This record gives sequence, structure tokens and C-alpha cells, in this order.
Amino acid sequence: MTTLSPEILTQLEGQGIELPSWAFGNSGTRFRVFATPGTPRDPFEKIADAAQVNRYTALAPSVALHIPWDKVDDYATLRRHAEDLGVELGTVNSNTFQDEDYKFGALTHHDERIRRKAIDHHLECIDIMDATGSRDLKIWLAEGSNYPGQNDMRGRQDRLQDSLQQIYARLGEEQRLVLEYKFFEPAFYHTDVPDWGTSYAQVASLGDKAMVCLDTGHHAPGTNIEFIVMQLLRLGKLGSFDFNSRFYADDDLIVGSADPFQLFRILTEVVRGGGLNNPDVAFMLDQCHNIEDKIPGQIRSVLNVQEMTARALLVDRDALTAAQTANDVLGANAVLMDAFYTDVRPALAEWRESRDLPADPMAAYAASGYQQTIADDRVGGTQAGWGA
Ligand code: PSV
Ligand code: MN
Repeated sequence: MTTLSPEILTQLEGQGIELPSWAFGNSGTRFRVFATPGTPRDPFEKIADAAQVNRYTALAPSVALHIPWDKVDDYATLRRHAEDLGVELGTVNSNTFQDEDYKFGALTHHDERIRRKAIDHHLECIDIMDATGSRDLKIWLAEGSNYPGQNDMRGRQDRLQDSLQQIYARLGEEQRLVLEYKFFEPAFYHTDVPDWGTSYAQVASLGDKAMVCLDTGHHAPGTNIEFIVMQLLRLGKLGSFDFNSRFYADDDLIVGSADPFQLFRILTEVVRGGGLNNPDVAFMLDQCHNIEDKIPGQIRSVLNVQEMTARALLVDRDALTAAQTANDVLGANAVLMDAFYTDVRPALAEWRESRDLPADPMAAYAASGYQQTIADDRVGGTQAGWGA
């Protein structure tokens, strides 16, 4: 069995992956959203479910909120509820993609009333962050156009910068703004923040508290995402990851499921660039579970990230540098592949047991009866869903 050195275990012990509250609600496609027995009816129940993931893995110490989906009357009570369950409230995600007013844009809109409304929504999100103790405000914009000529792309970029400046000015000393990019959808001709370069250009002129968020599902097929990871780390601007995986578009599937090798390559650059256990770089999931049970889906996801992190930490850096320096093309590649093909699961299971965690978190959760309990208890009310 492969053993993991004390140095590697120390690194793994520091790993925390934030869970999205919306992963516990129902989700689906434009064709059908399937309901699941036991689905949370409010943010309190979502956090209770998220705490289960942390309970069996010790890998998920915080939960991201989406506003207005997770609006509550009293955020101090929500915060206490989370803390009582052993987790924290994390990143606050704004939402300017479900209001009629934002049909043609929000932070980029030429109508000053609508742009003001969108800016104010972000200021409200920061008020919520003050109450929840959250550090990061994550902004993803559904803005763009469908047809050439439809919009003045330059004017929108200028208004975006002005809007972001106003939001940035309201951030507290310890708070940050992270700007997420996506190359398409819901707009198809142009997106106002389509790529890491645009996000970088926008946040770089704001200041040190503004960073880029890299969602692994938001790139064209074939994009070398690990190159972007390397570059943003090099520039000191990689603020967070939204992890998920994709076969076709923004599939939001379980991280590491479509292309485990890609996740390995990304984490290898994270390790190489000093992004692991670096407080500047937040690891988060941004996923939905359309057909599988949600809590096990999230447990599987954080375990996938942990397993690939362990493999990335196994890369023999000295051997790699030696092979690279000697222009040993295949030798260098072999060093990487050796780490990738190493099965770290038995060693991780053993290590988990040594920390009073279940060797197999998936099995332990299944045996706990929690799924049946929530299915029995959560009767009535309206099940939460992506978009509600
Ligand atoms: C957009 O596709 C996105 O990745 C953003 O992070 C949103 O806030 C999230 O998905 C909602 O599911
Ligand atoms: Mn995302």
C-alpha cells in the first residue's frame, strides 16, 4: 500500500472545501427538475445537510450562501445554527440573473435605475456578510448579448468597472470581492466577463481585495485550465475555485467525475504555485445533484478533491525538475503519471480512522439513517431548489 508521508498528511489535514447551499436543494435541467424526499425546505435545513458532509469527512467546514435563495430574517441565528452544527457560513453569492429588470443586464446596464438596483443588491449582500461573518462576495454575471450589434460591448465594460468600484468601496477591511467568469450562457454571442483575462483586468484595477474566481465548468472544451491556475497564482489573483466537472457545457457534475486527470493537473499546479492551504485561495464546490442523492453526492465530491490533492502532493518535484532540466520529455511526463496512477485511497482510509473518522465516509453516511430520517421528517412545506 502506498504510504503518505507526515508532511503530506499535514497538508491534507489543512484542506477545507466549501459547500454550496444550493447543492442540497432540488435541481435539474430545463426539461425536468426531480424532487427528492427529504430535500431541505429552508436555509437552516440546507446547513444541517451540509454539516453531515463535514461530519463524515472533516473536509467541509463552511457553507456558501446564495442571495436571495438563502435569505432569512435573522442571519445571526443562521450563523449560530451553523456553528452549533460545527460549520461556518462562507462565501455570499449575489444573484442578478432571476429578476425581470435584469433581462438586458445588471451591473453593465445602460439604464441607471437598473444598474443602481444591481449595485444595491451587492451592497445588501455585504450587509449580510457582516452579519454572517463571511469574507468573500462572489459575483457571477449572466450578462451579455445574443446578436452582433445588439449591445455596445465597450460601454458595458466601462459601466461594469464603475459598478464594481462602488461595490468594492463598501467592502470591510477583511472582506474580498471575487469575480467569476464564464464564456457563454445565458448570453451566447458575447458575455461581459467571458474569461480569466477580463476578470483579471476588471479586478486588478479595483485593488488587493478583488480576486478572480475560476469555475472549472466555465471554459471551452479543450481549454488548458491548469495553465490559467498557474497564471493566476503567479499574478497573486486566484481568489477561489468553483469546482465541478463537465462533459459538454456547464454540466455542474461531481468534481473529478468527468475527467479525474484534469482535476489532478489542476491540483498539481495549485501545489506548484503555493495555492494549497493558502488563505487567499478558497476551494469551493459549485455543483447540483439532479438524479443522485445530494448529501452522498457532496461527500463523494470532497473525497475526490482530497484524493487528487494527495496524488498531486505525491509528485516527485526533484525528479520532475531534473527531467525537465535535462529535456527528458518522456521522463518528466512519467514522473507526473506515476503520481496520478498511485491509488491513495487505502492510505487515506487508514489515516481517516486514525483521526476518528470513518474509513469509508460514503458507507458510514449510508448506514447512519440520516437520509431516511430527513425523508420522514421533512414533510410539508416547499422543497428548496436551484432558483428558489
Ligand atoms: C453560473 O453558471 C454559476 O457557476 C455561478 O457561480 C452561479 O452563482 C452558480 O453557477 C449558480 O448555480
Ligand atoms: Mn460557479
